[in-house]
Amino acid sequence: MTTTTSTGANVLHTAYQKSVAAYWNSNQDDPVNLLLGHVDGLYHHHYGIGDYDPSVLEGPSDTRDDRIIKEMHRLETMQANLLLDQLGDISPSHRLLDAGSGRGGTSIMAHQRFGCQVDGVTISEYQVGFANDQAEHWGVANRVKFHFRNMLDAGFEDRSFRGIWTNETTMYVDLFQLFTEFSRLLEYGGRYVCITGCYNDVTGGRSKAVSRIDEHYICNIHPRSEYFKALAANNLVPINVIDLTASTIPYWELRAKSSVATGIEEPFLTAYREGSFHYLLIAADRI
Ligand code: GPP
Ligand code: MG
Repeated sequence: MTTTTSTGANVLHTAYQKSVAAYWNSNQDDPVNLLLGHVDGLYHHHYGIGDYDPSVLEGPSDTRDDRIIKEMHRLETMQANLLLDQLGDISPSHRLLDAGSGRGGTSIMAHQRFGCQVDGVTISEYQVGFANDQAEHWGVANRVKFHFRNMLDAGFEDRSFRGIWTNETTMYVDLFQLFTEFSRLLEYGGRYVCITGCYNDVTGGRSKAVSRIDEHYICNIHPRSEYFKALAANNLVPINVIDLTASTIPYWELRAKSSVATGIEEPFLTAYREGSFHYLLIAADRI
């Protein structure tokens, strides 16, 4: 069953989804993402990993901020590369799905790396337009396509994807519904890769810092346990779990010193340092 026409009415099912779409449609002047994307034309909507080069903070003050922005972009691209590393052996004949594709950066990188077809879905029509313009710009629009669709009900054929990823998008949806759809879309032996922020069941419920992150992005961060319950319930078996918390902290420290800081840096740093929140990568196989 393939959805051929996508309208607001059949993509956005709830008042909450409409409010999330409205947020991302209105988020068109966000230097923290646009200035980083201008560095090399790959526009990300996720955070970074790895140590930053401390020399970017030294040297001439008039170019300091440019150096910081380039370095933040390098760390975000490193995060996307780590995610793609986890997809396993992907050949040009395979097909990949970017669920919650933002402005398209990770999809374009995936095509550049694997040579395969990539589809991205997002509930923001602005992001669909931006990302398709990027695919044109990179000359890959015949193989990388962005669609105004809902990842909970993406409308592609059963078992049509070798790999699916979510890069910081699962906090907007019910995980059981999401993984039911991914289980339908993945071929047997296909791989799902998730990078997410999740709260720590061991320290208890949602901390104040985690609640501030939820409020900032209009999302509902899930507990770590929820991911594994929802994967297990949908024939998705983890093969790799990486706690990226320690390696994302430098990104937030650098971002806090940049001109593009948005005010959400302190809640992230507090949540990670106090242990109430993790930055996690999970790779799981469809059985
Ligand atoms: C997307 O990044 C961020 C989210 C979808 C928020 C939730 C993520 C968590 C890990 C809790 P972005 O690049 O659009 O954010 P920003 O504009 O702040 O850089
Ligand atoms: Mg960003």
